[in-house]
Amino acid sequence: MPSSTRHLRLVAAACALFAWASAAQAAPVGHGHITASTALGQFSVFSIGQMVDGITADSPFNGYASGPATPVGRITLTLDADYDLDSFSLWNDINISNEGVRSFTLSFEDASGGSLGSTGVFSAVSQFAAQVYGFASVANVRRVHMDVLTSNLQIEIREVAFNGTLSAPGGSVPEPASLLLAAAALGAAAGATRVSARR
Ligand SMILES: [Ca+2]
Ligand SMILES: [Ca+2]
Repeated sequence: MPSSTRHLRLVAAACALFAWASAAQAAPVGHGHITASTALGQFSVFSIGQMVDGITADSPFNGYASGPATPVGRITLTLDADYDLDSFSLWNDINISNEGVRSFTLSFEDASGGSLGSTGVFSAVSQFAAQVYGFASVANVRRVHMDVLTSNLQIEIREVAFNGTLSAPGGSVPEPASLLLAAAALGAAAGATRVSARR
């Protein structure tokens, strides 16, 4: 490999590591980071995208509503990158008939579709504030299946989000020593590039 290519790769790897390090703080992973999909149909105008549009208000019927006579089933939440997740927030339906989710599980997949495990059964009620469900942190999640086991009349969900951090590049969390090595590599690569530029 030409040395300039090697230097570029080192610089790219170090930059990726630093970008991850600066972004890796627990933050909501919701609107803008999740695409929701389902085969459960849609009641009226209440499309699946409304459960991840960032709007948690109920004004007056905001959110997703499943098709008639589909009170249970799977909703898939695909993330825009790999995240290490540790909780899930559900803004359940509250309006008129308190339709909405009553129990569900979450199962996690990596970017290749490999299983990363599932939660136990969570219970839900219809209330305005989000219900937050903590679980043992799951690393490198790209897709989450929300399997609704029971609901009141039909599935109606105002909004969902996760809490977590961007996963480390390469799928493992670097130690501080690795960050220092990366910094050294970045410096060395920059120096070497300057030397070769003078030649
Ligand atoms: Ca919404
Ligand atoms: Ca409703």
